[in-house]
Amino acid sequence: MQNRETGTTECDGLCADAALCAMDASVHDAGMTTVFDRYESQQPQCKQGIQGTCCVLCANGPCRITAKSPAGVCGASPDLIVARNLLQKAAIGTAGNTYHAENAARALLAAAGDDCAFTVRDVSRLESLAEALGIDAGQPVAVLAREVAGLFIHELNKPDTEELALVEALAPAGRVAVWRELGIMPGGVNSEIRTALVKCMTSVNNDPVDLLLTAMKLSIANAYAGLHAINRLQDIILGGAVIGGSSTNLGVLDPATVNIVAHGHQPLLASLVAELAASEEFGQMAGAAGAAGIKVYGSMCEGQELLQRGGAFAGQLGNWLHQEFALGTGAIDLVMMDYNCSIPSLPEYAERFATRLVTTDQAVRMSGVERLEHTPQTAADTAREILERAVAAFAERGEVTVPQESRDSVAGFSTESVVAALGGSVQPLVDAIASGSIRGIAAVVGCTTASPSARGCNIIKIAERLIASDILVVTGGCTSSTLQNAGFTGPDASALAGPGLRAVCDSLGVPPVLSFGSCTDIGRIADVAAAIAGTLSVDTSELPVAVSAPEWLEQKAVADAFFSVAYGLFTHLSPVPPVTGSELVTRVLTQDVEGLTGGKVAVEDDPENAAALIIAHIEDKRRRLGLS
Ligand code: XCC
Repeated sequence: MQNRETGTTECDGLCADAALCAMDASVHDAGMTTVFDRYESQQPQCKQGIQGTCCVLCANGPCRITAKSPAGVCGASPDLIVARNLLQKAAIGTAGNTYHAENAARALLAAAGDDCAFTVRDVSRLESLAEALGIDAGQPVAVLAREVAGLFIHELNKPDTEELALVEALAPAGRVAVWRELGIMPGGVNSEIRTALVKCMTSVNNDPVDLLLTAMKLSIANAYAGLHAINRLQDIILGGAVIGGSSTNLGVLDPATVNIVAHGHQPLLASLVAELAASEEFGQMAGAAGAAGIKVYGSMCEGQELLQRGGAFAGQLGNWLHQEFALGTGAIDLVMMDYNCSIPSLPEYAERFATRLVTTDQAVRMSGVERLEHTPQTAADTAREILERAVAAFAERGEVTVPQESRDSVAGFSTESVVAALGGSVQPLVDAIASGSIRGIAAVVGCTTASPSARGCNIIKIAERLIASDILVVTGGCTSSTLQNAGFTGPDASALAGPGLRAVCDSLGVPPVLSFGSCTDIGRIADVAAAIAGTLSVDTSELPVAVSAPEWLEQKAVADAFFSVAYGLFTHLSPVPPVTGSELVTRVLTQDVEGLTGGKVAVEDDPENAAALIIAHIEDKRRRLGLS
């Protein structure tokens, strides 16, 4: 992003994203501030906050660890404060993903009845999931849907004294053995979250290592009752990912149409809106308002979910950083805000640029913003209300400034679609890794952050270096949007890869960065690792595979990062997480845990150094497997 005072560019041309550069001046000319301005206003940021050594739990605080005061008023050590702060984040993140999962399970339960717009679109996925869960798959579809949905809801709500059956059913057996040995197999999820939060109370649990193991236990629940549950249940209702092309970035906005943006993480209602928008009835309604139809676009992870499945979808606008700039175009008539990542400044933007905002999830509230909550049974009516409001808002449009920037992107990768593209098994991918054409796989995942050195730049630089080193990159979350907008997922992107990876990509007709969709699709990426490990008959921790979250942002990312370590993977994080105030926590996460799970955290803010660490890790794993 360009520094407005100095006129210099702080992010390699701001240009982590050309559309944001293009919009920067017009948004400021309209009198608005952006996440970048507010980030600058927050500098310098609190040292104890950065290091994780600020405790605000009780009224004796806030307690900040310094050389003069090495413990909190109650005697809490920096190790305890750091570990407890981290566990709180992991608990919130686990609650977020499993909240989403329960909503998806309730939608499937409703889809089993007749009075619901959601249906079972993919019966074979339902049957194979039922089989994996020990449910008789030969039963009628409605019965199966009820039983599968019921099992997920039960798993979420049972006591933590009963082990999560989902983990045993869906995780690699080798991992289950490791987790049992460590005593971190989770029980019922809501109950686990409650126990974890009780451990976070003042003077309840004063053992930093136990708090870290509790975070890891939660992260396993987060993965199987959250991420995997979301993926599988949504695939059953919407159908799975289909490899195909679409366009991304703000330039996809069509000023001639009524424009709706699906913004958040849960794609079910948005998919109904997109289907209805394409109907003759709503086409006529839009025409009567002077518009050339209605288009539904995606934003952040919800958009990635729609993009993965193609259909009536007009394109993906961008990542977490794009949201203010998207409204600043003046070309958006309505934003349907589903849960997570709708930032508090949006109502101000909506007022300035005549955009209608609605919230569609009971957890999302913004003062003065209309709530259009729904049950699965009323979702079709809510979808109609959203379309009607968007058409009405079109009449109030002001000036429109849409930047030119857009990219062609190939999306729709998932375990199943990748296996299908490879001819029915992961063997060709395993062969390419064994021969060294592909040195390994790196999952570059997560969010985007506002600091001048980030803003997508860390993601781009790391991915660029990895693919040039013949490492296949898979991505999910706002990193997907960043890499799509930067041209890494386009039909010609193989030119950016090293010779080995380029040859494989060209022979398969795929880009060197495969978008797996949203941050909740990280579970699918773990499945790919499990499939490769199974084919090679090794543990996931032995694979030439690494994870990087170059711009992690929020609590779900913390839960996901703990899971990545529990899964046995090298996990690079930037910005440096708030752990450096505790030598113990830093040592456990970056060193000791490797002896327990095979995974560990690497912290490195410089993207060149981070890429070098990932490459060294992958080469080391290759050597240990006897691969040249
Ligand atoms: Fe939010 Fe998912 Fe993170 Fe993007 S990647 S900033 S959570 S929208 Ni999920």
